[in-house]
Amino acid sequence: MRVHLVNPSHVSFGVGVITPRWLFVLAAATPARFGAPHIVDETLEVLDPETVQPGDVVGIGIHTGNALRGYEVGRLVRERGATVIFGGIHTTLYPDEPRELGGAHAVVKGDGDVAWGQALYNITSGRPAAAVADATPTVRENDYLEKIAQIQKAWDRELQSRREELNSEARAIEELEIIPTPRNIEVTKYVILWAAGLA
Ligand code: B12
Repeated sequence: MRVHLVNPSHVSFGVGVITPRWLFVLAAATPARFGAPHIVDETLEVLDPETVQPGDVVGIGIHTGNALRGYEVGRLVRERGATVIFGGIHTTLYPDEPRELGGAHAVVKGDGDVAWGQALYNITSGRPAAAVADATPTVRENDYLEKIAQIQKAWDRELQSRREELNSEARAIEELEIIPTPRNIEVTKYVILWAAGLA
């Protein structure tokens, strides 16, 4: 089972201008046992559906401006057999929409840093993803208050046991050399001129 986090976008232009922070907040909140999530920012590069296999979990975050592309991605990966979870400001405002239009199995309203890990544990233990993500506030609050301390401790233990491995993965990423292509440079120049109102 692989975890994917997708920032949907209809336009992919190869340069990260406003890659959203939720991608990294949720990546950091993904319990170590599920491995490092596959992060896809479609403003950089469109999601390759082949990377999603049956049994994977795909988290999609939407604001109103990218909701329609988010729904396309949700339907696509659901057809490929993934469990689909939506979050983000638009989901919080209109929680029924991702189910009706985006193939969502579950939605997370509001902050995702705790609910995301809980939803992953639910899915992998055979409970519906929505058991926590969609629970009424009372159940969710109870669940949170009763279990969060243990869950956090369990996550910390997992992290500790994998620290060496994760550090070497992080080092490998840091050591990647990024060489911008001429197209990247052209697009970056254009974006800077456009932002300054000169293009
Ligand atoms: C910072 C910010 C920006 C920055 C973004 C910088 C960056 N690199 O991310 C800048 C200035 C670029 C920006 C631009 C815009 N923004 Co803005 N921005 C914000 C702001 C102030 C904070 C967002 C943020 O980073 N929060 C921190 C992250 C970690 O939290 P989060 O995104 O809320 O995510 C949490 C939950 O939503 C949830 N979650 C999110 N995704 C997912 C996915 C899953 C699977 C799960 C389980 C949970 C989950 O978990 C996360 C962690 O708890 C919000 C207002 C606010 N206070 O929320 C407005 C806001 C998001 N922006 C808004 C708007 C309208 C815009 C623009 C369209 C403005 C414009 N006219 O150009 C552009 C759109 C840019 C784009 N294409 O994405 C609106 C969106 C309204 C809507 N209905 O969609 C907001 C809500 C402000 C408002 N009240 O109107 N913005």
